[in-house]
Amino acid sequence: MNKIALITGATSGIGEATALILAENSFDIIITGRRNDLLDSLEKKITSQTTSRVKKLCFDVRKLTEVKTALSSLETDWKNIDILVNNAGLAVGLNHIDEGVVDDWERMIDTNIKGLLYVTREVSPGMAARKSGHIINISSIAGKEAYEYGNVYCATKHAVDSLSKTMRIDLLKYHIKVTNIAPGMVDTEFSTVRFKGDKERADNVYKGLTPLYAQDIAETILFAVSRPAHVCINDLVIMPTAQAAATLVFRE
Ligand code: NDP
Ligand code: 8X3
Repeated sequence: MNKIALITGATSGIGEATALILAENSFDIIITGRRNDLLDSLEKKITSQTTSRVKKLCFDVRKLTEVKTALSSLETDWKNIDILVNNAGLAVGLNHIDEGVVDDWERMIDTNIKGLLYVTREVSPGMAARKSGHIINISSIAGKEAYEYGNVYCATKHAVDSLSKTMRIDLLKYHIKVTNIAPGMVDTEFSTVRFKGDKERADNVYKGLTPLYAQDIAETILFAVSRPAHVCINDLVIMPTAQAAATLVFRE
């Protein structure tokens, strides 16, 4: 029987690429996100390109009742989640703290921290009961460094980094692996969301350098989940070659 992987934020970018690569490698996949039409097209893609089973769950990770309802709706043959990829997340806005937009802060805190916690709270008891499982948390270089204008986004990703460490400690007795992944620039919808739909500003982020692509992170996740039982990758920082630190990039 295939292992089951649940990926939050599978409608685009890193989550979508991860769903595809795990399905290609014989995992059955639970894909989640808010945009149902994109879940539908990903489901079609996975079923036409692989032999893996796919289950769609459309919910907003910020809404605890939606998270609970969606996860408790899983039938017996989907309930035993082996791999949880906590990927759903976003940055909104880039302001100094004194000019910050409170609604942007709340979206980031509610999605990146509280949403990750809500999903983990629903999935981890099953892993603990079965004494096996693997949780992958997508943090960021923003969870390792602080940079100008990054304030609240950096804080949320530092929280993810810290939660990865404490989840590892709390779940140690259940043989559950926890892996924190901290990417630098990845060319996805991320910057378009950060700049609230301003495509031109988003495209400028990746001008003059080769960024990471979602596939690079998906391949890293596949590597982490395919290590033998006695090996756990705790923490990984992965950057474009042209980016040495959060704000230090070399553009041609
Ligand atoms: P995308 O914007 O392409 O994907 C973000 C995903 O998160 C989408 O599938 C979106 O789905 C989902 N999402 C956002 N808000 C919610 C919500 N409230 N409920 C459910 N799902 C939600 O960006 P990336 O693929 O780049 O981002 C994935 C993760 O990687 C994020 O946590 C991000 O912080 C992190 N990261 C990204 C980097 C980058 O440079 N791109 C670098 C380092 C880390 P939908 O809109 O359908 O709900
Ligand atoms: C996304 C990467 O450098 O914009 O997490 O914070 S960065």
